[in-house]
Amino acid sequence: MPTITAFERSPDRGRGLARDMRVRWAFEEVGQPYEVRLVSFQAMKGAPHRARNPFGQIPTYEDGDLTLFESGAIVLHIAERHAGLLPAGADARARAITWMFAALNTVEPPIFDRSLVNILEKDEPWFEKRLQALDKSIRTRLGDLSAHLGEAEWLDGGFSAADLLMVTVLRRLQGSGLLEEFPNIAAYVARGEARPAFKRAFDAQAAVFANAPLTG
Ligand code: GTB
Repeated sequence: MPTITAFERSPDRGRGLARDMRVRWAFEEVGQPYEVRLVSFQAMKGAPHRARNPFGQIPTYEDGDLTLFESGAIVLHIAERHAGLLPAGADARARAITWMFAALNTVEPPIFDRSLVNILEKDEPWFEKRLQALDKSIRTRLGDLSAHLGEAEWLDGGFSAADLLMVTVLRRLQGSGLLEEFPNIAAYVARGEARPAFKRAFDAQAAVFANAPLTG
């Protein structure tokens, strides 16, 4: 059974924003059971974990002799080995993979920066200006995504690993008010979250936080 790593005590307090959530969701979509090794911040930077991920981060994936890191690569690996997350046709598959990269390389960066700025730069004199600049970049990306999506349910035909990644990326904007400016994107995120596999993955990671020790 594959084993992934996740925060022993996630800073998001169980809101499913850490990147193990997308891997858990992928496993749930394809019906592959998995095990989770919980790691502390200290353990993440130690040699045994760095052997799994040289950058000392979660999530990682181990199955037999294969060890992977990078949540996108792990989700792609799961999608390639199980039915249900990538279309069968070569062209449709290539388009789905393109959208996986778009989620992680084009849409996620300003969204992730916004969370970091909110955590790390709140007391800096440039905070408001930096936030405004990031919100502008995010609105541009959301506007383009919204135009592409239109009234469609998913990014390109049926639900795929691309939607799974895109929804996990967009969820990080919840509470910012930005998603509500694009009703079709807000509905898209809600559709992703309504999937039974999402709910199972969400509950599993929330249970880790609920049972986590108060310190450490
Ligand atoms: N590109 C890598 C991937 O996609 O796998 C990035 C992995 C990554 O950023 N991992 C983070 C990590 O290990 C956890 S997910 N951080 C610890 C470290 O770098 O020392 C990022 C994250 C962290 C916290 C929240 N949160 O509290 O809401 C959300 C997401």
